[in-house]
Amino acid sequence: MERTLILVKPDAMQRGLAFEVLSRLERRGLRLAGLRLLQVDEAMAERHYGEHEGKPFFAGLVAYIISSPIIAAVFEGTNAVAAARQTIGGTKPTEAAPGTIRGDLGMEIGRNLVHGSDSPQSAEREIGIFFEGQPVLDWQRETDRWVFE
Ligand code: D4T
Repeated sequence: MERTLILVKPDAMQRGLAFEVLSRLERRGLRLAGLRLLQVDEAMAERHYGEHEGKPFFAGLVAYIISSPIIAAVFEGTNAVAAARQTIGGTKPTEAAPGTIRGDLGMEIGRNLVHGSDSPQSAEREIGIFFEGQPVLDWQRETDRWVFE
């Protein structure tokens, strides 16, 4: 089943919204397959955000993601990448739809609470970064047949 990598970013951690974020994704129907509380270092941040290197917001982005512990999670399900990004909402919170995590809880692009992979290929790369040597489980829920056709 398709997997996506979710990060609960430092602002959500500091604001006590970590489980609000995870809960919305879980209630959507996505199945949790991996979970870690970790402190990102500069090398890991630069690996994750490599595609943005050279952009004016890159330094701020790295400083932000290393500013506090974060939670990394792997969720899976049919079209998990698209489902998670829909629940997360647009990158800029003031343009994100109401009902989405960013649309309901965020104000600024540089404090947008959560990351979700943008493709299955990105998910695989990012899971490799955040779950290197860590378990990601293959399991079934009794309720899966009521969520996935
Ligand atoms: P992430 O990757 O954090 O889930 O965000 P998105 O997938 O929604 O958006 P993105 O990759 O385009 O941007 C990554 C990250 O950079 C911040 N950012 C982005 C910023 O601070 N200023 C900007 O102008 C842009 C485009 C926000 C998210």
